[in-house]
Amino acid sequence: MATRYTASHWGLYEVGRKADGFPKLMPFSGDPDPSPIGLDQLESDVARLRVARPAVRQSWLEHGPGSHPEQRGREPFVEVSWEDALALVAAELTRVRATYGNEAIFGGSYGWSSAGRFHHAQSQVHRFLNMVGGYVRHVDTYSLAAGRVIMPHVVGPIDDLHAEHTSWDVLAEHTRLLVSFGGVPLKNSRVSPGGAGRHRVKEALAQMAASGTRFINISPLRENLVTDGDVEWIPIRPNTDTSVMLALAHELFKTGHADDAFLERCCVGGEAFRDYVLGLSDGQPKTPAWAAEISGVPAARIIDLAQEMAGTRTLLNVAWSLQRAEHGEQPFWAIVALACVLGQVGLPGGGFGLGYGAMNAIGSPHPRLKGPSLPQGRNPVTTFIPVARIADMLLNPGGRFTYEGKTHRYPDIRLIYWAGGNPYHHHQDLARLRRAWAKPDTIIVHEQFWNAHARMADIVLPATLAAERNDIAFATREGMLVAMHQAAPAHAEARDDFAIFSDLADRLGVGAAFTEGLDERAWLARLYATFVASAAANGIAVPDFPEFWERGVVDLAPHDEPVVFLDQFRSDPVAHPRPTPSGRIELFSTTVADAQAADCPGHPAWLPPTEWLGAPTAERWPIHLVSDQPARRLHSQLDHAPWSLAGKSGGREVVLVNTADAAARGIADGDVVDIVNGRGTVQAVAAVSDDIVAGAARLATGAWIDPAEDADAHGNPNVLTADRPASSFSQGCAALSCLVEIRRCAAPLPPTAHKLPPLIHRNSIRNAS
Ligand SMILES: Nc1nc2c(c(=O)[nH]1)N[C@H]1C(S)=C(S)[C@@H](COP(=O)(O)OP(=O)(O)OC[C@H]3O[C@@H](n4cnc5c(=O)[nH]c(N)nc54)[C@H](O)[C@@H]3O)O[C@H]1N2
Ligand SMILES: Nc1nc2c(c(=O)[nH]1)N[C@H]1C(S)=C(S)[C@@H](COP(=O)(O)OP(=O)(O)OC[C@H]3O[C@@H](n4cnc5c(=O)[nH]c(N)nc54)[C@H](O)[C@@H]3O)O[C@H]1N2
Ligand SMILES: [Mo]
Repeated sequence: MATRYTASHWGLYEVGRKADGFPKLMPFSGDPDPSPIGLDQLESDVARLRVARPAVRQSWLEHGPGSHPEQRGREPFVEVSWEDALALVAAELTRVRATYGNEAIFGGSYGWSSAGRFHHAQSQVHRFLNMVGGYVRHVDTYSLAAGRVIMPHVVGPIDDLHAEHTSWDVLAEHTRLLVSFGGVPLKNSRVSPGGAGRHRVKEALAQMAASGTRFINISPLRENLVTDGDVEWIPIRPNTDTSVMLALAHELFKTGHADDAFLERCCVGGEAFRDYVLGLSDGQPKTPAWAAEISGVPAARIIDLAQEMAGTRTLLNVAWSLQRAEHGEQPFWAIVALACVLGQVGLPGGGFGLGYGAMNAIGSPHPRLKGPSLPQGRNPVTTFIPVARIADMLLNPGGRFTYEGKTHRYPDIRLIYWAGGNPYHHHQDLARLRRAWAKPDTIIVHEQFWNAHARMADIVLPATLAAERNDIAFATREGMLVAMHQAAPAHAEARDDFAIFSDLADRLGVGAAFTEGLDERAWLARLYATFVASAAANGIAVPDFPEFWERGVVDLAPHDEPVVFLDQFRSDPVAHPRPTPSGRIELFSTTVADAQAADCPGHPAWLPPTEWLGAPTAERWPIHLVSDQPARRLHSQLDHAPWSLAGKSGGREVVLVNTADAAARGIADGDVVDIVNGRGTVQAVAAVSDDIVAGAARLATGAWIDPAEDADAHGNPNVLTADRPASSFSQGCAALSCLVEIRRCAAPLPPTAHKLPPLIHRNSIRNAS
């Protein structure tokens, strides 16, 4: 029999059988560097926390919508039949629509559900809500918001830029010096939205090392760039990169290494930027000594680095984490400006990269191709929020916010419908989110597991895992199309998001419109046929559906010619303009300046965040907490699986603390510590290390919290992070600007997040009220 596959965002699996006939997931044999994440997802110790049956929060069930909303997360759930659950959901949607209109429904559903493109929960929920009159939506992502909003004003939309990035093979041939702010973290390049079949970044770095590239990792963490080549780690204080970029530009200007011809020919605003860097416009020259004071990077190292960069083919790269911070627009804009001053933009292996390492597909040799995707219909409601403003929206109905220079109004949300994301993972300041969550009458969630998001809801509908359904995996620029064959039966009473919405649509009189009379198999064939047509239009031939389904994996051809980022623009900026107002790269943007956001001026600038090591509040909270992506999970997914648990210590996350900071606090390796600030307390286990810059600590994201407890014993950094936007221009997530203190913990709490809520079994709710 042909090999059968299933897929996740972090990789492709071959499906085998154990001796007892139970399915077993194995890494894809064609992957040079497969990820171990999720191989254990069908094991019984993972299944024990599955949502088995539809469940309703007790007060909501007994007293109706809006009852004791502050008790969310602390009450028992009553298990009900699908019949009863769907009747409750349909009635509540009808009530809210009739009473308040569709603008009272938030269907944001941000999150990383299924790699399969049909059973993609967020697409399913949007399609469903569009059929019943629409919903308030979100724009942008937690991944990239400050960067995504600023880049179109500077050089172009970020997805286009990523598709144009020079591929790794060209970098190996031409780049002699890679200077990366935030490194090229291999842990992160495990992932691609839609699935990474071949993890190529480890190999790519090895290839660069073999051809003699020198690597410089400017980062709070040494581990962000690891390869067997010549790697230098320059420790830097978090959130201070812009100062170093400006000082490097200052050196280039001062020593006559600025490429004036490139600035003149390909950029606008070169003069305004230079005047700022030299201190002519604000009286403060951005000298290496100035940047050293801010960043902790020695001035002498900045001076030498500028010379090294000018002397060889240099690629400047930034991790996405830099823009997930207050004033996160600045490091992305500043790296582009610095690359323009250096003048290697558009040369093979030179210029800038916006996130090599952040995802597997960046630097891929494959073209961008629109994959199979579920049509979502039209949303008649135009109201939206920037994704990370969710708590603001719920707490300030009718309040105003600015976005890209325009003012908008927050809606008054009565019902939240969420499928395929975990706000109790992704949002900042979780205590504030809890207060915000107490506002709506009703919160409906489709979930696979009893995580905090499910436990904070009123109605929880059990969803299947991707491995429990048939689907098509496709990630743009990964070069692979995968037939996902159902590997395991659905757990207990779990149903696919599509099946749930089909049933609900029927009850609301839009069943035929939602399903178009197609079942799962027919939808897969339809989505595939649409893809075949669009691939053909791009000159790419793929097999027909039956052959694809049988074969399992289809390889798509890479580009014929190597892509060099911005090479055509460089050779003729008039014939190949950028999609900016001037057609050139904008180091000063009139559009941004005209928005008059004090926290996002018209050119890249050093703007100190509210929380950083140089802030007045650092006296009380002297440690900058970096909360980055977890190596052993995708965010909060499978936090309780054996692979994730093996990276913890006694059920708690590990926090990396600098040796001197630990010594000053009497903290030893393996001690349980309290990580504290004005927003909360988190317990974690200290790992004392010289591989993190002094003054910083690292606690990766993804640990579940127990919403019934006030303090967090598990190590979820979002208990501590601030719910403050990157700026009033982008309103982006700024999770990485967060100060804390760390202390030895006298009385550790027992970890309790990996447990079921109290469940009341009741077969019929007819007599419940
Ligand atoms: N402090 C801090 N916070 C951060 C970040 C950070 O760097 N620091 N990073 C941010 C970033 S970049 C991101 S992208 C976000 C990620 O935030 P999320 O994407 O919300 O996090 P996940 O844990 O991946 O959540 C996915 C959820 O969907 C559920 N799910 C999976 N498949 C299905 C399905 O088929 N159907 C249904 N109904 N549910 C499904 C899973 O059980 C899980 O609960 O977090 C952000 N938060
Ligand atoms: N294994 C795994 N891989 C993932 C994910 C996951 O959950 N698990 N999530 C995926 C998602 S959704 C996204 S958006 C990408 C995110 O990609 P990134 O945003 O780039 O990822 P992070 O891990 O948050 O940050 C990368 C590194 O940047 C460094 N850093 C943090 N702050 C600063 C700073 O101020 N200056 C400098 N110079 N460095 C800093 C940290 O040391 C950190 O390890 O990762 C993707 N990859
Ligand atoms: Mo992300």
